[in-house]
Amino acid sequence: MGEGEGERSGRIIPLMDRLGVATLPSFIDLTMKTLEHIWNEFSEKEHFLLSTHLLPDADAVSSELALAALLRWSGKRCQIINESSLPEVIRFLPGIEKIQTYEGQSLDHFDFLVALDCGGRYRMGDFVGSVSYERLVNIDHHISNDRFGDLNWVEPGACSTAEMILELVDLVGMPIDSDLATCLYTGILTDTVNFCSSSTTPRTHEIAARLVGLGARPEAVSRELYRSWSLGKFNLQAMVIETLHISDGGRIAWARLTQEMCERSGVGSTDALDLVTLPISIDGVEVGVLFRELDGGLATKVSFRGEGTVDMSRLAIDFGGGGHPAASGCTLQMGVEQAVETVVPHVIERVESVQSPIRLH
Ligand SMILES: [Mn+2]
Repeated sequence: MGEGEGERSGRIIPLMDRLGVATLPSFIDLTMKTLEHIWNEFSEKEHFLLSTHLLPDADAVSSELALAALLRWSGKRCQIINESSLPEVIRFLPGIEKIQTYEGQSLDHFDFLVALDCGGRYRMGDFVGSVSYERLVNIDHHISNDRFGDLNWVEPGACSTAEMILELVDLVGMPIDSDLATCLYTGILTDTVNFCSSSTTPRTHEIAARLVGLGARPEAVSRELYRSWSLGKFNLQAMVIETLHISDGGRIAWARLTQEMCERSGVGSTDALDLVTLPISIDGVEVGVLFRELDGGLATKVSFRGEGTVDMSRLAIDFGGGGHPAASGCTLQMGVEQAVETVVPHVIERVESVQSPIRLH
């Protein structure tokens, strides 16, 4: 059966009958039971709240929009509420205007709260404490996920949460239109760092090809994401580069991003998210760290990016955070300077205890 022929029903159609492409064996073969179980539970209830982590990225928001589309198509009522506001560069995602930011408004009672792309319950922010719900569902691909849900579907083998939601869409048999294809494609594109991460497999490219065939437009998505920066953000990048430090051996680079810089450039902290990749972009650097000032200088968000020598999720866990082997983060309740003094020596020790990776040149 081709795309666009799905029936509107709660009945589960076997996944392999739904896929329009030849697929390689995937994580999903192992988790069909989890998936069917979750969908069967969803089928019996009506009212859903979807949310994601603080300072959401494109995968987080794309997954919310895609799951909301699936639930609404299945006749459910569904709201999306996040504690953080949305980054400007993903405002093009179809349906994003339906996402609400929590500002203390009174909330309904929900049958399900679904946390997407969230490694821990606290990652959704304090507003979760104000939500009344029957069950909490945890759908995520972070290896450090602490299984905080009443139902947990955690796939560290998935390149993105968007890829997981696509599996659910296929399981249920919803046809994929160009809006949904655009959301899923954007989540996969960004979480694989433009198909460059170690989580990128032949299957990732097969899925992307399928989504492009269904109406996702790579050139338009990349223009929105990467060539639509405000001048303020460009200036902010220059300020961050000025703070760059490189360790003696050249294997670790770190930089600072303060609230004063955000104010001077007129860029909100959510929009500064992708500057975390700056330190790792330097040749020879194996671990890049960005220290981002939060809460008026009382806390610091530390973002780690790696080239595979050292497991970034381990580094973040050492400081109470989490993430993936190549990208992770933690939040420290201290100012930026103290955070640098605390974290950098630890990273140097970790990196210098292992050999440099073999290079292609
Ligand atoms: Mn993700």
